[in-house]
Amino acid sequence: MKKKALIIGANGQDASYLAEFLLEKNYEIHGTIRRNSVPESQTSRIEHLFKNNTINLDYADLTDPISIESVINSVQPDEIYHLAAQSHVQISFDLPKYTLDVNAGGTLSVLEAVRKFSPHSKIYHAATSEMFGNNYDSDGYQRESTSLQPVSPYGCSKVYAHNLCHNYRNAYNMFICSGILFNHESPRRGINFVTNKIVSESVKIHKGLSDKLILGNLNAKRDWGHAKDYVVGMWLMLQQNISDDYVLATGESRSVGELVEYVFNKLNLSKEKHLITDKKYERPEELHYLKGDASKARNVLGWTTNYSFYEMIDEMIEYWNYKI
Ligand code: NAP
Ligand code: G4F
Repeated sequence: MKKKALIIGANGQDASYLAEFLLEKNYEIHGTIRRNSVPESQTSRIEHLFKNNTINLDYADLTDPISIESVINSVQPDEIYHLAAQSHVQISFDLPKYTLDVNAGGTLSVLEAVRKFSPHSKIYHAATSEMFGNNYDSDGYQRESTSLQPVSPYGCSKVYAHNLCHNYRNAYNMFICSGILFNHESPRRGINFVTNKIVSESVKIHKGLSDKLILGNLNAKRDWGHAKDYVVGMWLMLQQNISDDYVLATGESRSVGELVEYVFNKLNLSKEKHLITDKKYERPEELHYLKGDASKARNVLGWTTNYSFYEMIDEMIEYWNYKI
């Protein structure tokens, strides 16, 4: 019998790669999307799967617990990948209540629905390195045991959800893995995240269609991997006998400025001519530095990465060169 997976937030970056991966593993795939007045936007990243009928879609919104209960009850999935979120950190400062309702309250709705209607389902919860805030261990890494000191409404909402996962795991003996994933990118990344913004805008400048790349803080450092590698880690977590938390990261940290440098060099662009900064892209409180230690995932899950940072950025440049 085929295993059944339910992806909550099926049209997201990670969800689209995960669905492709689970199809290769012969899963029956169900997913939730949310209503958009432009219907093609509802499935923009999974159109290829939707058209082939390889994914079964239902409407559900994390702010509507009835819809979450209904889909979990009717699908009775073996595995639930809870990926839906208001995932943009800067926007969480503009929409703090909404971010909390979706990411924290929405996760509570997922856990309650599973507890009541589908307790056999294994759950993956999308936690994040944003939960660490500006805290790191004395060796310069963040890992599962590093304490959480979030510096954004988004980070706070994810800490709440992460703690709820622990609470439900212990209180109700539910199988819940919380994946503490560091930044992961791809050509499918929203273009208001810094990697895809830098690449898409630089390609436009290279083609003479734009003149300036406008960014906020160039000194912030991130640990950037490829989303395709990270969705395999999510799946591996749910194949274990015991549920636990795992960091997924590359262990390499680069600044936004270094990323610009690489892309500009590749496209022969001059920073003096084309790069400017604007305070409007700075956050009220910034997370300055991320570098993750994924030893536990590598040792326990056998998780590995296939993409280097440069291969990932090259793939994004190639994508935008073709698209624009
Ligand atoms: P993403 O591209 O922003 O996808 C999020 C998905 O959630 C979208 O499909 C979105 O729907 C859906 N969604 C948003 N609000 C919703 C609501 N109220 N009800 C139902 N669905 C809703 O995010 P991602 O990069 O794939 O990340 C997946 C998850 O991992 C997120 O929870 C994110 O916070 C977390 N995470 C991401 C990273 C990263 O670097 N990518 C790192 C750590 C953790 P629409 O498509 O209709 O907008
Ligand atoms: O690409 P970003 O918006 O990603 P951020 O804030 O690190 O969040 C992403 O990673 C988290 C994991 O740690 C996820 F949980 C979260 O869902 C999301 O996927 O910004 C990266 C850095 C920041 O320091 C930001 O201040 O880039 C800096 N930055 C500089 N100029 C900019 C810009 N960020 C954006 N989005 N746009 C700019 O113009």
